[in-house]
Amino acid sequence: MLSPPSTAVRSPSSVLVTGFDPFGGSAVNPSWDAIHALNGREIAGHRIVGGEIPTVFGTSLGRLQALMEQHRPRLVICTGQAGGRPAISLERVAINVNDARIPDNVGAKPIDVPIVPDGPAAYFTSLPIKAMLKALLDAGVRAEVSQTAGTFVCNQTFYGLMHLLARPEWQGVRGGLIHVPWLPEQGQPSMRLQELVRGLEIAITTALSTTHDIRKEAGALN
Ligand code: PCA
Repeated sequence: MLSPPSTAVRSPSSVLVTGFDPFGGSAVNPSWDAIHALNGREIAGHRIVGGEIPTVFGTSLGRLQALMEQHRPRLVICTGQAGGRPAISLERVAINVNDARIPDNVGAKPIDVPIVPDGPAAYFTSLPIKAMLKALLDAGVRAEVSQTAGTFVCNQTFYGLMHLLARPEWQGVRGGLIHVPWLPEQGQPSMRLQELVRGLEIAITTALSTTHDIRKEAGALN
């Protein structure tokens, strides 16, 4: 006998997006504020799962890996604050070094320490950053491709993410890091929270719908 059609509602596949907690004496971190606003939304048939990551070397990676194992996302986009940058920065490359200018949130300040001893020197993002750049600029959101994610906790998390995604169990899952500017109350240049959220929505939608990246010059600010 045929079993009856399942009435179970299939949950849509998920996209994991993360932001960091405030660091360096700031009261807020726009990356987490934006992700908090996106958490639970549905974009292009995917459920957005937002996670907060501590600005702490090492711990940040453990938290990211736990979130990935819990939600088994199709796409992972980490975001972080890059104060002083004028635009949403689509990061191209993560490098295998921690070299902190300021202490993290537990006081650690590693200098010239590899993230993964004997790991590759760098990983490229697997996000379609040029297509994302075009979509953002077309929508009037200030955006750029960035050639360095720095050497602080964001770069470490980005490197750790790409190192994980290189494992066979994560085959086909794409990921990368996006840096966001300050909010107006933190200093200039800045971007309003509503604009950040809109930009990240566009970035996620484009990453989900683009299988092959396009060619476009990297530096265009809108
Ligand atoms: N920005 C820092 C770490 C946490 C964050 O939001 C960075 O760019 O490394």
